[in-house]
Amino acid sequence: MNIAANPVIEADQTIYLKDYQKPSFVVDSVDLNIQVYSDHSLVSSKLEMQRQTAGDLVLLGRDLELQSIRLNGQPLNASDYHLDAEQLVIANAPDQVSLEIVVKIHPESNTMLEGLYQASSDLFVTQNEPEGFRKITFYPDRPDVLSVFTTRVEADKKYPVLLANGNLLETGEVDANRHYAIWQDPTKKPSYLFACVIGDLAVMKDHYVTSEGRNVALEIYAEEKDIPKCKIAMEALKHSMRWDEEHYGLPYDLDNYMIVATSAFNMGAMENKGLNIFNTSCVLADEEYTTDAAIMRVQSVIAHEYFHNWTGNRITCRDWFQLCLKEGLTVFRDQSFSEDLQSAAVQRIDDVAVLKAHQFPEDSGPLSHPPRPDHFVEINNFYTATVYEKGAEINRMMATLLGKEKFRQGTDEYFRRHDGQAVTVEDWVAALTAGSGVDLSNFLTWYNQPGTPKLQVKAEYDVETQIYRLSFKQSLKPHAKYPNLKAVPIPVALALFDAESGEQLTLNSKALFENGVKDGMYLFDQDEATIEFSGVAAKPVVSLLRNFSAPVNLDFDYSEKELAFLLQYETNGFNQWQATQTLLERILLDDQPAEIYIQAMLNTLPDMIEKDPLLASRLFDVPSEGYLGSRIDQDYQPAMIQEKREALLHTLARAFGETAKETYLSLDPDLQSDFSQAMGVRALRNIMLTMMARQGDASAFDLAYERYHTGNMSERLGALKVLVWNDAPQAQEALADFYSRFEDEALSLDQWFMVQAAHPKATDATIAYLTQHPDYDLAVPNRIRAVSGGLNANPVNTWSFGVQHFIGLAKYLDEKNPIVGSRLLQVLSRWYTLAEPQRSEVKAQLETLKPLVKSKNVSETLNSMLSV
Ligand code: B3K
Ligand code: ZN
Repeated sequence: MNIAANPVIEADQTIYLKDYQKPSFVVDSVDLNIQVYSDHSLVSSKLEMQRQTAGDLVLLGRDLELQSIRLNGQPLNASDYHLDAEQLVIANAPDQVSLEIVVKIHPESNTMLEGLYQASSDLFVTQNEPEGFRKITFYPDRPDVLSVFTTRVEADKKYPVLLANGNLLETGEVDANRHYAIWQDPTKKPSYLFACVIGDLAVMKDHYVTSEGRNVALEIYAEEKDIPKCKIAMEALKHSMRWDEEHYGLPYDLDNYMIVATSAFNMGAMENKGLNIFNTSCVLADEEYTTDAAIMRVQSVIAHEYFHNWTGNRITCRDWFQLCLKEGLTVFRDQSFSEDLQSAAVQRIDDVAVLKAHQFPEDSGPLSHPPRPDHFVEINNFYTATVYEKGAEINRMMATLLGKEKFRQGTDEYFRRHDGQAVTVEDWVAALTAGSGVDLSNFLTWYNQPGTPKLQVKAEYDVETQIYRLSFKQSLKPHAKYPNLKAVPIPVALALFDAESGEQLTLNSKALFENGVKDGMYLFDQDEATIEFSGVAAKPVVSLLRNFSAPVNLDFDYSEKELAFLLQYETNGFNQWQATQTLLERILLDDQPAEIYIQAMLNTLPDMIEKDPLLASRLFDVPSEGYLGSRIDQDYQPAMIQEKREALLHTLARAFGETAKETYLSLDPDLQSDFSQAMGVRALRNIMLTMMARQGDASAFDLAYERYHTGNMSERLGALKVLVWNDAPQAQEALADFYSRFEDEALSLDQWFMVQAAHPKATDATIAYLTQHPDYDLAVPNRIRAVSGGLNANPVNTWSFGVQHFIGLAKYLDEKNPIVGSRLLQVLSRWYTLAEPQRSEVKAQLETLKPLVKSKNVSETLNSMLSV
């Protein structure tokens, strides 16, 4: 029987952190020879291995056709080893082993986009994290086996570009049609960081001189027509290299750094040593084709992958349970980089919005897990918002507590101790502790338990004694698999304001890190505690969790007046935004009246639009229907949320009245001091156009149509949404125009699909039209995500015809591309919160999938989803 036939009913395939064992052999060096042909590829390898501990020699391999195997020069027979679908095991191997293996693989028909695969007619690339290398050859494919790789790549000359990690040693001809290149990477690395590329690509070249004086050749490979769109990425790369030297003292260590763009990629990008492979969506950027938000994303992903060179590559993970060691830290580093690129407050707003929209729901539902899980079935299912974003928050909390200088001492110690090693979360926290001199060991609790803590705070003011008291209490929802939940250390950044004048008060409290300052920090690390502030002349307004100093759900009984006050007087931009969001949640989820919110917006926004258009654009944020739905744990009715949210948006638009048009006409991105404020102005213009359309002002459509034709992509797309989503008379013409302009620009065309899928009145016929369109392609994850993401912008649709859409995709992709299939199925993970009868209907539909799935990816996700 094929053991992978139906994991749902198969024996438990769970892997546990507690079972970790060192590999029995290390690999001193590996020589690869990869020969690519049109209908197969041959991979020959030579591994020099040494025994480290007792035990079998285990090589992992999947979907490989073994051609030959020799051990210390002697051919092995089938009886000399055990071979199954997952591994090749040699018992009683000698202590010193030289293995020569030849396998045949099929990159040309590899639809999983994992291992070596053909990404287009002109391009073969690899994706090996976490377990793709075992689909290229037999190898101890685990992150704690580090080796020196020498790679020969051979292919037809119609693929002039032959790349692998490290330095190019040699190139040459095999015959009239074929050529080869030999690369060697001097740095020891785990197999998940191996990469090679075979293709017909153009290149943009530049160089960078490191703080150590190393002249690094920088190359970005893409299709010829896309080369001009690589400028922003190239600048971001140089900027990241400088930033890492300045902020962490980390220079680059090789003589070249290459980035290759492909449109067939399961995620954003991959940090392979010296040879990053990127989804085109995370490297190509140009105002003509790309929105401002996408440009920001390109810069942050370029930085993220570059920063992995130290946090991930030079120091890697001991095992995949430690994934958040490299991801959480690298996300924290890329967020800090982006804070320096645009406004720090707005970057924090955007990052927290993502955390709350994705990580909080994940952590409150059936897929909840600790940032460092202690078990999994399929590690690909754990590249989650919890591992990445909550992981980043844990690092941010420690960095905030330590302050810049001590945090740097801590990170210096980490790089000093562990360079060249594969380590654990404990090693990281221990190094930070040793370097900074501050004991951070209780932060390990954050890594080890699931759930978003609830932070309840109560305030009390005593006029007589002029004492202001804050009482704190923390709690976590019980979790079946993690019964021993403990209190976590919660840094609470806070400020007090005079309720009359709006002045920020000096804080007198011994409980704070520093007494007699205005910006206070209290570390709450018990189940309950109370702190006091003395000399407070009148009842103040408190601002808690400034800059979102900890990833918790704050429960504080603010009056609406106090929230409006904070919007007006708080000097922390993030908490101004948070005040609007709290007000809106009360209106939309607790049926509070909207007057105070509207009035506060009218009082504050016009002025702020002048002074800080970027922040102003975020203060217009209204939580999405999806986010609001995620705050409801039972009897969720998507249509009701939609109705309330629409009503609020109409009220807001009416309240702004003529101001919307005046503001629209007065704003000019060309008059802004820098790119980020210009970005704010473009966002505001789109918001004003949307408001005008809501007011029923027909001139909105004429202005939108004009902007559609004259603006860059941010404006063009903003205008297109106004036209299409309001069924304006010009809508179809604009859509047709967009199509013909961008027919050959896959990323822009994705937007064309997304806008239509996200139409507020989209039906299953709309989705059928899009998924049957000749440009829809199930082999291209970006296109699937464009339509699915658009559909999911309207939860009313997600939870009606969308259920079949997502189940259908999971079913189809289960064998073809299970990583993406599993991810898409997760959209339905909160099915159990729906009101009846919808809840039972969706459950029944999910149940029908159960006997059909084969992959570990989809079955693990489905099992967890149905386990509530
Ligand atoms: N480390 C990769 C993610 C690999 C995902 C595999 N399913 C990209 C990143 O986080 O930088
Ligand atoms: Zn990463």
